[in-house]
This record gives sequence, structure tokens and C-alpha cells, in this order.
Amino acid sequence: MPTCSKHIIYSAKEKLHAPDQEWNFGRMVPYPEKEIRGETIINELKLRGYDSLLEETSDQDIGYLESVHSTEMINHIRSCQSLPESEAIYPHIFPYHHYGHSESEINYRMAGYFCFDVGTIIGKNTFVAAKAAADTAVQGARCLLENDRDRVFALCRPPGHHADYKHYGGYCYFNNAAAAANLLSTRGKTAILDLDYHHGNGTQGIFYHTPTVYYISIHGDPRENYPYFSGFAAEKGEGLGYGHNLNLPLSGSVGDNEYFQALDQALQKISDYNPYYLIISMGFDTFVKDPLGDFKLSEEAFRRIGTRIEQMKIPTLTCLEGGYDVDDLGDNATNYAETFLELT
Ligand code: SP5
Ligand code: ZN
Repeated sequence: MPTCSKHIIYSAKEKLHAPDQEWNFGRMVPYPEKEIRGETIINELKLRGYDSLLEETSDQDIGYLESVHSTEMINHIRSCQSLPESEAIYPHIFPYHHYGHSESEINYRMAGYFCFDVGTIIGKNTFVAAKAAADTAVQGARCLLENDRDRVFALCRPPGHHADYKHYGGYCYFNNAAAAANLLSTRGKTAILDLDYHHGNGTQGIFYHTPTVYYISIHGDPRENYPYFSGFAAEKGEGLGYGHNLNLPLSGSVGDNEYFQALDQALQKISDYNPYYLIISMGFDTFVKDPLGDFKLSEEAFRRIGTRIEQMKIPTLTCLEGGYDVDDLGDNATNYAETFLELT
């Protein structure tokens, strides 16, 4: 029985996660990972006549999340469902050392035990939305496994690539792409190409020792960019995973030409690895007008990226990650979808 007959998977539950502010170097600013991000993409897809390609995800078994995240971290985020509607958790204590607590005793006042930055806020509905985002990715992976689709776009929100085995952060709670990759890699070697502006420290960490998942990322140089502590070219994997992690950091205001050289390099590595499956962690924060990223990719670049990926002829799942210029996000994501899914 096929689990999906459509190309694009989303969840209506994503809108329940709607933090209003984050800390930015000591000041409160509007939360860039806005709840309208998903809707703006869906609206543009519908405007261009693709309503029939959209499918709402069904609930997936929590087991696939437990394969990439610690039970304690999952339970911690779940436990925040008891918060009053008006409250949100801002982590503020980060224990370099801790004494006397078992992980199961960590309560939401101690969120900094599981969260690695001050910009990732949990509200009452965050668990439901983050679980649904992972559901869309996992359902997409099942579409590839069951062979009823060889290219699927999962509109994951909140995003996932910063979430590590037992740390959330970077607007990410559960690692959607990692959950999908873990499932796909049970069938065959899987490559993850992370094109978000920021390095996917979480995805890298989850598969750092794993040779059957090859993680490649093109991102803003961590010397100048979030997440600062990972994403360097010297990070190549460890143990059996050595040689199956590749970081291609780029510095400054990178335009289309420089970007596509790095993309060609990444795609060549993927061809050499010869994976059964490919996952794209797709961020649109590389766009010239994005408020968080310094790259200067054109609108046309997202069409070209979709084409280059489609030309790989590998069964591929794209998971949405970042992209914060909400005025253009719908266009950019739909342009990418049109070539990636060969709609035009
Ligand atoms: C998934 C993803 O793209 N996560 C990025 C997380 C970056 N968080 C650090 C942002 C700090 C800057 N705050 C922006 C204020 C905009 N006015
Ligand atoms: Zn990003």
C-alpha cells in the first residue's frame, strides 16, 4: 500500500508553533522562524495550480524519533505541553557541569540542559508541531521506500538540521532530515546534502560515526556565522564514519557563480558515493534578501539547484529547513519545487 500519491507533504499542525520573540545579542527581536513560513509556500504552490500535489501527513510512530534523539530530550519537549498558553521557555542556564540530577529530572526551568542556544523557544504546542514536522519527513521517506514516488518535498516546519541527539537549538527541535535518513539508510546508503545557509551541526553530529549516511554541507563560514562551533572543513567524520562528512564553508557575500562551483563539487562527491537515496536539507536563507544569511543567491538560483538535483536521478527527499525572507519564500520554494519535481 503506497503511503503517498502526491509530491509535497505538509502538516497543518505546524502553525501551532508560533514563538513571538528571540534574544539577539542581548536584545529581544521578532522571531525570524515565523509561523506564516509554511503557509506562504503553500499559498504560492496553490497560486501556480499545484493544489493536487499537496498531501497532509498522517501521524507516524514516535519510534523513528527515538532512533535519532534521546528519550529524555523528547520527553522534555513533550513535558512542555503542560505550560500555560501564554508562557514560553527561554533557556538561560547552560550547565557545563551538572551534579545531582538524572536526565529524567530535568524540568522546563532547566531547558538549557537540552538546548544549546538562547534563540529556540518552546511553547505549549511546540512538541505537537515539531513532531508533525518530523512526521512529514518520515512520511516522505516512506514514499521513497515504497517506491510510489522517487522525489518528494516535505514542508517541514519547525526546521530540524541544528537538532543533535540530545540537544535542540537554531529554531530546531527534532531533526526531520536525520529521522528520514535513518529510516532510508536501513535500505541503502544515503547521502544528505545540506543547502541551508547555516551548517547543520545536528545532522552532522547524529551521523558522524556512520558510514552509511554521508553528510555534505555548503554554508556560511562558521568563523563568521552561526553555529560558530562546527562546519569547518577539517570535520571529516570519526571511526567508521571517517571520510563520510564533508563541509564546504564559503566566506562573504557569495553569489551564484561561486555557489554553483561548490554545488558541483558536492554533487560530484555524491555521485562517487553512489547512494541509493538522497536527502536535501533545503534552506532558502541563502537568498540575496534573506535577513539572516550573507549569501547573494538570485531567484533563478533556486530553479537551477532543483534542476541539478533532479539530474542526479537518485530517489530524493527534500526537507525544508530555513529561509526567513517571508515575502519571497513562497516564490523561492515554489521555483525550487518546479524544477526538483519536474513540474515545468
Ligand atoms: C534552521 C536555521 O536556519 N536556523 C538558524 C538559526 C540562527 N539563529 C541565530 C540567529 C541570530 C540572529 N537573530 C536574527 C535577528 C534578525 N533581526
Ligand atoms: Zn539556516
